[in-house]
Amino acid sequence: MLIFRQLFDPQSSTYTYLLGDGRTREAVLIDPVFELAPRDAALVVELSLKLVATLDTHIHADHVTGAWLMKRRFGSAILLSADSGAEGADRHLAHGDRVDFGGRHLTVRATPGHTASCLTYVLDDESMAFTGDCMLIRGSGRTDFQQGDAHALYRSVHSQILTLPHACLLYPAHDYRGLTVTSVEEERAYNPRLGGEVSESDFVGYMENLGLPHPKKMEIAVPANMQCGRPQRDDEAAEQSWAPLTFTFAGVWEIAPQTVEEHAAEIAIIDVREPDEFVGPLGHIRGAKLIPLGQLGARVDELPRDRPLVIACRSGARSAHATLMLQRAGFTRVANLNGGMLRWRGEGHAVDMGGP
Ligand SMILES: N[C@@H](CCC(=O)N[C@@H](CS)C(=O)NCC(=O)O)C(=O)O
Ligand SMILES: [Fe+2]
Repeated sequence: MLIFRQLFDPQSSTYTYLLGDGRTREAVLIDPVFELAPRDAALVVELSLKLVATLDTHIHADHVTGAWLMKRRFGSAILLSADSGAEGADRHLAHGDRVDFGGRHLTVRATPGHTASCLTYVLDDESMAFTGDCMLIRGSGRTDFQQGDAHALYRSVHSQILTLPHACLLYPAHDYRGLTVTSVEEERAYNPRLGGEVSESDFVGYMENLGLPHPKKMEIAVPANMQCGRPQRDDEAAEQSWAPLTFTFAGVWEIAPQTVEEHAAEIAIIDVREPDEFVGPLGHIRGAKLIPLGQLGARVDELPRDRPLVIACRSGARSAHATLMLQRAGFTRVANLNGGMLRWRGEGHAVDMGGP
């Protein structure tokens, strides 16, 4: 029996896929997302799976891979294309390679075009293929960066993907419209860029005129993915277990307003805005202690060490810096209030308006 889960990241519209052998419980994860590694890890544990490997379909430009975090958590091997040039992989893949998980396996197909080193992973019985950003549902990955090449993409799709059995289900790395899966038969008939009678030169003409802005996170994501998602200061990524938190690739632990409410009794809130903001129109969280960011370094001794700290400011930017300072100063239970007082108020949480 195959265990299969499709997971979604609403931030980057990325799909992550968990595939497991129901008999041996060995599993692989395709295209994990850095910030969602705790979610994926929880699912692996709840399904009693043994994660043997993570596989990336390519060097992503829009999000950081969760490969390194999953390796740290489970010891899973990091697998990706040999041609990617990334550092820190345990196994470099090339066309024709096979990746085993229990009694099942994936076969590697080189499908360059979106990037020069894109891979598609095909399940042993050819019932499913994970096409990365080569073939998208009724679309294709863009070809305007990372050695993208529309000619190569067209040929990859026609020689490696649309030649799979008609019923083979195709699972892409992204969908921006809420679609989840397609099939070879569907894309052959209805893909407006690559299906039907569309020729290679038609496709190239289409791709040359997409005019898309570069992904917002590209400057961070590409260098991070060239290290398989290993943070520069990986010591700061040490787990915190006092509340469900998110770890950003910038190295900051973050907490959502709702989680702060749920843990209000056990935590101390430190507000790092200026005194006039503390009593200004946004108000402050009940019981918050005011220490403006500029004074934090000199006043660390005033912070309680027996309770987790949540750091707040207006938007979450100054407090992210403060959180990082405190993490570096040895506070092991400290998190930034994501979105700051703006999000706190926006979500309707209570505030005090009085002085400190
Ligand atoms: N707005 C998105 C852009 C995402 C993007 O460019 N995605 C790439 C895949 S990495 C793509 O090929 N998109 C195809 C498309 O949007 O048609 C972001 O900032 O992250
Ligand atoms: Fe991509």
